Formats: sequence, C-alpha cells, structure tokens
Amino acid sequence: MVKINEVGTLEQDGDVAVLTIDSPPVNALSGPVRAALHDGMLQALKSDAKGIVLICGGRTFIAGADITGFGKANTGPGLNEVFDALENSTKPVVAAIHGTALGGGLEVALTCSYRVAVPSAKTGLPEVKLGLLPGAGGTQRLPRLVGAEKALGFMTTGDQISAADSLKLGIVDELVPENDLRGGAIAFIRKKLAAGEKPPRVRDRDEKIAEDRKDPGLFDRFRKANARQFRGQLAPEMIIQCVEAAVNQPFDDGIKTEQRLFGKVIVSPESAAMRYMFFAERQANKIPDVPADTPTRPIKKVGVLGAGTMGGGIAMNFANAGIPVTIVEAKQENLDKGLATIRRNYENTAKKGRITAADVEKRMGLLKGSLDMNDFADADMIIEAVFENMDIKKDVFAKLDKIAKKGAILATNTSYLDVNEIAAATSRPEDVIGTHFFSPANVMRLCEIVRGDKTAKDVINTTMKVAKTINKVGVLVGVCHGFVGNRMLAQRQIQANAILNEGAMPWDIDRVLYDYGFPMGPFAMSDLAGLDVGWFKEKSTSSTIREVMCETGRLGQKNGKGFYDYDENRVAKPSPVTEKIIKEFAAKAGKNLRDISDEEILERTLYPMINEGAKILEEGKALRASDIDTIWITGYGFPLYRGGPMFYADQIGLAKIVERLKHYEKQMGAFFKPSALLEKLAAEGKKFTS
Ligand code: 3H9
Repeated sequence: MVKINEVGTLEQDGDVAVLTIDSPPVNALSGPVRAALHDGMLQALKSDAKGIVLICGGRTFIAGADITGFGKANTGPGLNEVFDALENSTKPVVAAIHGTALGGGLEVALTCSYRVAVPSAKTGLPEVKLGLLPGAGGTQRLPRLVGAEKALGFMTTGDQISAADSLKLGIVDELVPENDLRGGAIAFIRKKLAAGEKPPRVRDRDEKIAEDRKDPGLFDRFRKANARQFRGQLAPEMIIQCVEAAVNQPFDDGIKTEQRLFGKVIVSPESAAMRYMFFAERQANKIPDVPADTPTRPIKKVGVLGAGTMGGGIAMNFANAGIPVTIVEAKQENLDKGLATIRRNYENTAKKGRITAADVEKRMGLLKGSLDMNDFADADMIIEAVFENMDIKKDVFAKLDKIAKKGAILATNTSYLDVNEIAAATSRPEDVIGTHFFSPANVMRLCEIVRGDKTAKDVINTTMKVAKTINKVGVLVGVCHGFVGNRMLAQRQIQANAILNEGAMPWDIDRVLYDYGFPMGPFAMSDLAGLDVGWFKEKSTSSTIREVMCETGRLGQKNGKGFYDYDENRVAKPSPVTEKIIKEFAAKAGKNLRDISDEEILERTLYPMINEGAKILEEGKALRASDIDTIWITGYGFPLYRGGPMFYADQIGLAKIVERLKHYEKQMGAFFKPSALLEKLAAEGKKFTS
C-alpha cells in the first residue's frame, strides 16, 4: 500500500489499483482530498494496473465540496485538474459508492468511467439546499444521463436518489453486495476490462439531451409549474439556465455557463443564509454543559399517552424508527379512532410509493394499544400528549411516577406549560423533560426539547439523541411561556391583530408575509386552523374582530368562510363581508382607519419577534441565536433562504432594528421597547449570530 498523503492511499489488487480516500467525517472535497484524488490517479496510471477503483473509507463516499472552505483560499489542485485525470484516464475508473455521493461527490463520480453502489447508498445534487447550483459539471453531466426534466427535478429539490432508482436512471451502472463494495467494484472493473470496452465518458453521451432538444418548451413549463416553490430564490432559476445550456450548447460551453452562474449564486445572500442554516442545525446538537460523551439511557420501548392527533403522530415517529410503542387512551373508541388514523396515514404514504405495504404492517405491528396506564411499566421513555391543561398534566405525572420503572424518562408534550411545575408532581423531577412536537408530529421536523431546572444531563443527552433517531431536529430550550417559537410567534400575532384594527385588511398583511417567503400569512393560517379554536359562543362579547367573525358564523376554511371566502376547491378570495366587519368594528370603537404601508406591516410583524428573540437570549432560554433560527426554519415556515429571524436581523443591521423599534415605541408605546441585549449589541456594532 502506498500512502499518497494524509487522506489517500493506493493499493494494487492484481490488475486493479484501488485508490482510497479517507477524510472523516464525510470525505468532503478539501484540498488534501483533491490532492489525493489527483496524485493517486497519476500514480495509478503510471502503475501496471489495468483498471482503477475509487473508493472511500468511513461512513460515506464523498459527500460534496467542503462547505467550510467556501470563500477561503484554495490549496492543492483544483477540481478541473482532478476531473481531467479521472475523465480522460486511459484506464477505466469505477467509483464505488456507499453512504451518500452528494454534490461535488456525485460530480466526481460522474467523471469516472463507471459507478457501482451498494443497495443502501444514495446519490444526489443537493446544492440548491445551500442556495447553490452543482458547480463541478453536475448540471452538464446529469442531464446527459437522465434527461433534462428529471435532472431539473433532482437539482431544484436537492432530493437524494436511492441506489435502486440511481440504477434505473443510469446514474449508477450496477449494484454490488452491501457488505462487499470493494470486491464488487473490482469484479465489475475486471468484467469491463475483459470486454475490452474503451472507458466511456458521460460528457460524450447525447441521446437523452437530443430528445430534449425536440421539446424547447420544457424549460418554461418547468418554471411555471414550480414558480411558487422557487419564489425568492436565485439558485433554481440558475439551475434551469444551466440545464438549458446542457441541452443547447456544446459540453465545454455548457461548463463555462455553469461556472459563470455558480459565480453568481455563491455570493448571493440566499446562499449565505442557507449555508449558515446548514451549520446552525448541526450546532443545535452541541450543548456546552452536556458534552457529547455524557451517558445516555437506552430507549428500546416507548409509551405514548393519548392517541389524538399529537399522540398518534408522535407514536408514528417511533414506529418509523423501528421502536415499539404502547399507546394508552382513556376510552376504547378514541383508541380505535387513533390507531385507524395512523393506519390510514401509513396507507396513504404507501399509495404514494414512499413505503411498501409490508412497511405499513411492520410499523402497525410495533404499535400496541391499551386502556391501562400500567402498561407503561416497562417503557424506557413515556411521552404524555394529553390536553394542554396544567391540572390534568400534573395528575398524569403523579400517576406516571407510580407506574414508570426506575430511570424511565418522563416527557411532557406541551406547547406552553411550565415543565418545572409538571416535574414537581413527581418524586423524580430529574427524569422529567419537555418535548414540544409540532403538528402534524409525524411530518414536522422540529422538536423543542424543554430543560427543566432539575432535568438530569443524561436525560437531556438521551432526549436529544432520541430526536435524531426519530428524524427530528431537537433544539434545547428553557422553561418560559410558549418556549422559544410560540413566545416569538405571539408577538407577531399581537401586531398582525393591531394592524388589522388600524386599517390593513387580512389579505394585505398575509401578502406582505407571503412575499417575504412564509408559506402563508397569519390570517390564512387562522382560517386553516379554524377561527373558533378556543372560542366559546356563550362567553363571546364581540370584543375582537375574531369574535365578531365567529359570532357571524365565519369559522374558517372548514365552512368556506373565514377572513377569506373559499370556493369548492378551497381557493381563497378576499371577502367583502370580512372587510365590512372590520370597518364596522372600527367605526363602533370610534377609530379612523388609515393606509398602512407594506414596509410598516413587515417591520411591525417581524421586528417585535426579533426583539423577543433577544429577550429569550438575555434570559438564557435559548443557548444561541442560531438555535432560535433553527426553531423558526424547521417549525414555523420561516423562509430558509432568509436564514431565520436572528440571522435576518443581522443582515438588516441591529442598529436599524433598534432605530425602527424606537420609532414605533414613540408612536405606539412600550410594546416596541428594544431589549437591553439588542440595544447593547447594536451600540457595539455586533451581531446576534457572529
Ligand atoms: C457542493 O458540493 C458544491 C459543488 O457542486 C461545487 C463545488 C465547486 N463540508 O450531517 P451530519 C460535517 S456543495 C463540510 O451530522 P449525517 C457536518 O457539519 C455540498 N462539512 O452527518 C458535521 O460536522 P460536525 C453538497 C460537512 O451522517 C459532520 O460533517 N453536499 C459537509 O447525519 C457530520 O454531518 C451537501 O450539501 C460538507 N460538505 O449526514 C451534503 N457535510 O460533526 C451536505 C457534512 O462538526 N451534508 N459536514 O457537526 C449532508 O447532507 C450530511 O452531512 C450527510 C451526512 C448526508 C453527508
């Protein structure tokens, strides 16, 4: 074995040279990795080997460019030199893929003569998730393999492609046994050597794009079909232009187009925000006083109390991860209904082809329904998802205290309540923690993990790890009303309601927030949830616009009329009735309505949220500003390309935020008073996220 450098080795196995890259954690294309690829290829070409296998050590094939290296000076050979060595090799080269061949990693593989993969491997060009485009030939080579339409789909969603699909699409040439990638790759290249085939190059393939040239309208159709999803972002449009170039320009010109457009996206504010979020999400796992080597408790069996929407969704997360769950409900009827809903959800997923019918049965088989809380006795973790009421929760925890085995983690799924008070209902507050899942809990990625004053460190570490196991982004927060997300959201809602009372219509406010990048505004959201949530006819006194709406039977999407009017396809239209209600409400209160600018709507809805985020940091209820951003991006539809409220505030400049808050404070009172931390950072010219 020859050591090429600190991350590369070259070995010969008979007539095949095996070039291994081993650069933890994910073999990213750093300077040393590029050097090992380049120099390793040159040495393999000089050797008497006839074919070459490129393989990686550790958990994955090359997972992309080194994201930490963007914007820093390059060391070692450039990617073009690496690609030249691989693509123009006189000896056939096969990329042997395990884990994930992503971004620049897949682009490396596409310059090899062939690709083989183990069945569990995945491929993909996820650059768009970082606000980028595949800038190492991916936009030119992938369409040549799979055609423009599929390539556009993959590159604008960034979705990973299973090994089986990669094989079907021609991205990989053969699947090899899961436990013998190296042997499979060597056997594959020997087969090719025996056939005497000249090493093929993806760049020379023309059949797919020749077909695409016959359909010049395909790009505009794609643009139109995805306009809503792409709004506010540069990268998807740049990807489309690159693929147009792949179809219509010679390969080398297409590469030049790709490089030119990559130069644009890499300096875009969206990409800066999205790359920031990539690391923010991973940073959330790091808790200063709970280091990675803190012990964990084994979680092999879980109990969920409540089979309603939340309990059912939470239970599904565990079943998806292969962990058995006992679900306890008070009444047989509710238990049956809950389990039937779970089955229906799984069957719908199977209908879409995302899981098999056997998966449905396997997951259902992991769920055991019961009417008896004593069945929680052997659970390692029990998650309570009952009604959001302190007395009920305290009663439940007092009971769980008697039933749960020693060392079991007792979690409360609450959106607002004081976890310390709930923990005090037990004799073991150190085992109690909050897990605030978001609805629908089987879909939404966020879980706020609420640390009580007495929660033990191993309970925190275990719960963070459990979140990862069940595919959630766990973010640690402290006890306060509404924790981080809902506490900040309340500020936005207060202002949205205030602005409504001053003269803006619901659709004006919604439009500003939609254009900012949210999937929907607060009033469309209220219509979706139902205006009568938490409204009681007998107590209603026409004291808010919402109350008046409910009193006049405007309940939201469910009965076709809320802030908006809905047609039979649930398409919303501004409602003249709502407008009348708002105007009459103001007249009764003796208020003059005024025109409110989009700028004022945006500032008054977002800046108080940012100010609340600063207070949360001041009080230590979130560990860092990037945790707040992670919460907003993964749980509240904050547009990823804005990077979260705190990152956005940094981009605007904290001095400007303070100045605008003071402006509104002068006009409208103390609600807008900037927090001490915000004022301090602004005065010092600092940022939340530096
Ligand atoms: C690109 O390729 C551009 C080219 O087209 C053009 C170039 C000219 N770089 O996620 P994990 C770190 S753009 C640097 O927890 P998992 C990560 O921060 C790139 N570091 O593990 C973490 O560090 P720490 C296109 C990276 O097993 C550690 O690795 N590629 C990179 O759950 C473990 O990560 C992508 O976008 C990187 N590229 O998931 C792929 N990737 O332990 C991005 C990871 O200190 N990566 N790290 O917190 C992923 O999607 C996942 O990391 C992966 C593993 C699926 C690979």
